[in-house]
Amino acid sequence: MNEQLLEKINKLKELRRAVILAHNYQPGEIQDLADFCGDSLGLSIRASETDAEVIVFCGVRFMAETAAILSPEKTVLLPDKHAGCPLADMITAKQLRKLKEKHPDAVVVCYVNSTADVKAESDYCCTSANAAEVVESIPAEKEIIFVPDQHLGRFAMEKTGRELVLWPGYCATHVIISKEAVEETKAKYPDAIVMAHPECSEPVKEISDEILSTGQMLRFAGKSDAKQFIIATEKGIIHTLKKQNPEAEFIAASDMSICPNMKLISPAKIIGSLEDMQYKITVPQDIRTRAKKALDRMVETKSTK
Ligand code: CIZ
Repeated sequence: MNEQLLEKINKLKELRRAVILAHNYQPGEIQDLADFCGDSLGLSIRASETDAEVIVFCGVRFMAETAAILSPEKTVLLPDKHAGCPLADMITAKQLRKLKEKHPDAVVVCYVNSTADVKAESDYCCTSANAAEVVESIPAEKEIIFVPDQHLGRFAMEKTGRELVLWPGYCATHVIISKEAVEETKAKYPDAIVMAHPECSEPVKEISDEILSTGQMLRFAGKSDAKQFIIATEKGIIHTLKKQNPEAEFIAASDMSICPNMKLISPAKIIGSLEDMQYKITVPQDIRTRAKKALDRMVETKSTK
């Protein structure tokens, strides 16, 4: 990383009383300069606990929205206004309201990878780590709508034995990882443990050893005695896995699992963001209050990791 850029970022950070958050899928140089790295919800919770006045969220829009929901008194900046999440955008609040009309008694669980508007229409939020726990906490006789990721929804169905009404959303960066690619990689590294994200397709999950969120992958690798791991999620996480476990080898299950939106963030854009205080991400008060309720209900069910 260019020393001059880093110095500039540090000066601006001090001037603005800012904290820089980087998601586990960010480019390595962004993860290295950030104050905190992690999953979307964990980062927003950590930022809300700091006395920073400004949060620079190096991630995608729904993540910055989550930070704004949890820290309404802070200014939340997204360094690139085009850094969106196609999965989150696969369902709108209007579409969810229509689905609720068809299932008037259903409880709605939304993955944290959703817009603030969709969270506001939901009863519970969940992460990729606790989807099954959240589903399990809902009384057995209740019908459940799960949005927007069908693959995480199916994973929760399998773990709980509950039927869910699924929305057909998916993450292109995860479904591009094919069963064949995992099998080929496994043939080259037969002793490696395959860790797959729940957003992967069912055939990939079926042949994986562990199905884990990004935070769970980092913890699992840290505790494991294994020396080789095949990673079926966005490749950015391999940077941190290697940094935290220098003696182990981490191999991407597919070279194509790169999220183009996550890679829009650069050191120069962080500087622009802090200089011009852009792009501000705000959530209208009524939406924020309702979305926060869905997040709070999730936290009440148990852990967020
Ligand atoms: O919510 C997150 O941070 C994502 C996108 C994945 C994960 O498993 O942490």
